Amino acid sequence: MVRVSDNKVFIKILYWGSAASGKTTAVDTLYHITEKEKMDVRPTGNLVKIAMASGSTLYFDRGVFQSTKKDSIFFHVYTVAGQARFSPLRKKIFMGTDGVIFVFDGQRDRWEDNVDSLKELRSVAGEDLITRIPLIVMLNKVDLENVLTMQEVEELLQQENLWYPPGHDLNMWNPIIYPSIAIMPSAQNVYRAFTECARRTGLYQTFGQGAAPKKLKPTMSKEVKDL
Ligand SMILES: Nc1nc2c(ncn2[C@@H]2O[C@H](COP(=O)(O)OP(=O)(O)O)[C@@H](O)[C@H]2O)c(=O)[nH]1
Ligand SMILES: [Mg+2]
Repeated sequence: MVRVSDNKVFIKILYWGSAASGKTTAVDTLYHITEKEKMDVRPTGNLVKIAMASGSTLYFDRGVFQSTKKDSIFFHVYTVAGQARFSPLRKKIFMGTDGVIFVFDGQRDRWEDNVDSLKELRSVAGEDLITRIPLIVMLNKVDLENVLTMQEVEELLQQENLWYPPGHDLNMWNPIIYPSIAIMPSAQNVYRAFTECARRTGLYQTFGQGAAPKKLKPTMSKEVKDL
């Protein structure tokens, strides 16, 4: 739920996915990329990471990014802890989310964990995914060998009713699947996945009163690019 206070707009973006899929790494990399050069967003303050000794996330991570085009717009970026036992906590962290980036672990032997995580997201989000909350997918770790294909991920999204056929009003809001590498220095598609999710939250708010706009004129899309 986009919040407005003091003429500032706060948008909440959540990285969701199974344990060790690369969520914390993706936000870390987003920090590095956007603090070095002038991009559409810049980090404000440090990334707050609450981790166990092993380095895996305990509770969540949180970072704040500010739009460089409209400095009244802020993105509160969260990641969830992926382990099964943190399920109740994930529900809480989900509350008020405006956009979700699902980080799929591309490793074949992680298939079941990915599926469980996606199903949990579905059950927590109810009917809101895509209809009110834009969904973007990172197919992560494509630098490794024998990773899952985009086709396999798309088929899973179809099975989970997160994919609309051509001709359907929501077809244009189907999740984009970005093959990604979250680790530096070879990082790939981390920034694009984030900005696309941010752009869609802007479009939903501006042209759909918080829901997926039914039709979008090309000019609208350009307007929101300036966010
Ligand atoms: N090879 C490779 N390893 C990655 C990639 N993204 C994350 N990792 C590694 O996967 C492990 C778990 O990452 P982390 O971000 O902590 O996962 P999280 O539990 O989803 O937050 C770490 O050792 C990362 O370095 C990637 O794109 N490629
Ligand atoms: Mg983590």
